[in-house]
Amino acid sequence: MDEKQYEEIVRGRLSEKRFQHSRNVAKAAQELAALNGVDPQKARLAGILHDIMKEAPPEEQLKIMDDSGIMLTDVERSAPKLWHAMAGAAYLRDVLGIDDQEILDAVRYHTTGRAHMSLLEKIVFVADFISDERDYEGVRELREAARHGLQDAVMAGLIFTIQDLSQNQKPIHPDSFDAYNAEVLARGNQ
Ligand code: DGI
Ligand code: FE
Ligand code: FE
Repeated sequence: MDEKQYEEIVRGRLSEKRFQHSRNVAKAAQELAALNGVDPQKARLAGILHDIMKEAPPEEQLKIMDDSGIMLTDVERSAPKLWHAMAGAAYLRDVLGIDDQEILDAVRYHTTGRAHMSLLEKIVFVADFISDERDYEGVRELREAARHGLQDAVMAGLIFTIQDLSQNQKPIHPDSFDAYNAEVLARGNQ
């Protein structure tokens, strides 16, 4: 299947708004890939696919994860917003037959991040924050930062997420913390 065919599958699973978000993430991912020596086609594809399960009913997401042998931790079970990333990667692999592990991982970790992310994983993680339709306070600065270096944008995204979750007393996935610590240590902070 080529990108257009995958795009049509995604279109069929998402509202118009969420589909446009996915296209914008694909575009941002393509741009970041070109700046970072990553295959832009691959980044585009990961971007278009990243939220494929975002609007599936929770029971369907749980079933896909169950069918593909994913065991949820307590934190994962308690945070349905995390499911679409795990279920998305499982769906891409087990239903659509995508076997590119780099794309599967970029989808799997696009919400939490994780320690030692590949460039493609970082690109999708950041593209999700800076896509054209995003308009939160500071998004212009983050877009600019992302163009100059992926690391600072990854760090900013992790700080934003962890701050927001802790402020609202939400559970924080260990992968989010591990991603944050890995970035901090890579900078030599202590
Ligand atoms: O799918 P999108 O809306 O485009 O963006 P996303 O996949 O980054 O999802 C963002 C949501 O996920 C946002 O409401 C915060 C939540 N989230 C991200 N990391 C964590 C988390 N929620 C919990 N409970 N724990 C996390 O570590
Ligand atoms: Fe998402
Ligand atoms: Fe998204």
